[in-house]
Parts: sequence; structure tokens; C-alpha cells
Amino acid sequence: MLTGKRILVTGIASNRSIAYGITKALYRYGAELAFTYQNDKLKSRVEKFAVDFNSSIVLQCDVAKDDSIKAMFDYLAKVWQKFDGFIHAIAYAPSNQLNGDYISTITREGFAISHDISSYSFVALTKASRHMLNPNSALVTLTYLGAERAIPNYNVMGLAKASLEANTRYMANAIGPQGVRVNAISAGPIRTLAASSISNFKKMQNYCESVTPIRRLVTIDDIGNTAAFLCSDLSAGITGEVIHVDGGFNIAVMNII
Ligand code: 0WD
Repeated sequence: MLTGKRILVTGIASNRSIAYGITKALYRYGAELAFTYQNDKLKSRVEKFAVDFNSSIVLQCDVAKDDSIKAMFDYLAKVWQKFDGFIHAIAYAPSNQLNGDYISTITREGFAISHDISSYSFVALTKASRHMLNPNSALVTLTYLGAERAIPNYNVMGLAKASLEANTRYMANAIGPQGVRVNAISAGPIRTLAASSISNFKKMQNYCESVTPIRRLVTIDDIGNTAAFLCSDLSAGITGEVIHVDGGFNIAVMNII
């Protein structure tokens, strides 16, 4: 399904990361992979993962900095002049933004950082690499239901995800004529490093599990399989979409009765 496709994966922080589940699926379906890591703390870990997926392309990239994005793609261009898309699995808000009453908690700085790292970075990566993207490339990002509904403690990250979803549509419209598709996966809650900074995350997962139509939480492999489909030509007619991979949680209400 992905043989001959070269895909760059961002946002692996551990083997629990959604990006790790996506990597497993992309590799299983035949993609050739390259990876980025945010900082030196994550370097050796991502290098080890890369070996498992038969890749030697592991590049530093902090999406908060345009120089870092440019340097990463300059380096990538030396090994891959052209490639077929990337996975954007990056988000950040200061932890003091993700706990308590939304109005009291939000700050101008928290708003700016969360939107910069969690939404702007998606188009920033695209701006810096569009000349390297083959026709039939696919860009995939990760969002959450907090973009559409008010969810306790998710707070400003919900606004940033709403921005990311609009970004997905604007990017899809702008780059579609070049043959590139852009989609988002709205994942159900999964215990990862990023999720651990959200207060009462476990409680939220227990609730989800009990009311979700499929009566289980989704896994990084569920997300990975959908990402592989979105990167493949099987999804050639889909762009600008937000696809929920949440076991149907978003379509149901009243399941506690
Ligand atoms: O329940 C969940 N875990 C959900 C996550 C539900 C729905 C969506 N998502 C989204 C997240 O919001 C994010 O966009 O999925 C994406 C991946 O998140 P994840 O797999 O849950 O989290 P994690 O394994 O922590 O990876 C996110 C990584 C960072 O990890 P840490 O924990 O070190 O912050 O994003 C990276 C970093 O590696 N990251 C950056 N990368 C480059 N430059 C930056 C940055 N400035 N900031 C964060």
C-alpha cells in the first residue's frame, strides 16, 4: 500500500507515542521512513527506533524555530530530493494551562505558545518543504475532540486544535492543485507523555471506555492504520477532512442510561 513512498515522521517521544503507532503501520505497509526529534534528550531514543524501522535518517527539528525547520529540510534534501508526505504529531501547551477553570487558567502567553507549536507548526513544516513534495503526497496531523466541544482541563489546547483543523482545510485547499492532500485524525484519548500533563486524564479515559459505542479505548495501532490509509493512494479522493478515530465517542450521547 505504501511501497515506494517516502514519509517523514515527527513527534515520536516514546513507544507509547501516537507517532510510534503510525510508524509501525507505515513500515508494515512498505513506506521508507525518516524521523525528527525535538531535542538532544530524545535523540538517542529516536535513533534506536529508526534502526527498528530500517531508517538511518534522524534529524533534529524544533518546530518553534524557523531556522531549525529549514536546517532539517536542507539536510533531508541531501538524502531525499523529493518525498511523499509527513506526519505532524506535535502539540504543546504549558502544563499550567491544562488544569482547572478555562477562563481563570488561560493566559496570553499560554494562548500564543499553544497555537504556535500545535497549529502554526503544521503549515510551517509545509511552507518549508512544499517544493520537495511529490504529486500524490499526503500530510497528516493529529487533533482531538476538544476542538469541537468544551472538555474539562483541555482548555486552550482545544482552541489550538480548532485552529489546527481550520489549518488542515486551508492547507488542503491551497496545496491541492499541486496534487498534495492534507487530512487530520481526531484520535480518542490515549495515555502518552503529552496526555499525562492533562489533569484527570485517567478518569476521562474510564468514562470514554464505558460510553464509547465500541466499548473500548482506541490504541496507537488504530490511529496508525488510519494514518497509513491517509498516506496511501487508497485515500486519493480525501482531503481537508478531520477523520474521527475514537470508536464513535463523538457521535453518541446518553450512553450512561
Ligand atoms: O490522547 C492523546 N494522547 C491524543 C493526542 C488524543 C488526540 C490527539 N493527540 C495528539 C496530540 O495533541 C499531538 O498533536 O497527537 C499528537 C501526538 O501526541 P502524543 O502521541 O499523545 O504525545 P507524545 O508522545 O508526548 O508526543 C508529542 C511530542 C512531544 O513529546 P513531549 O511529551 O516531549 O512534549 O510532540 C513533540 C515532542 O516530541 N513536540 C515537539 N517537536 C518539535 N518541536 C515540540 C517542538 N517545539 N513540542 C512538542
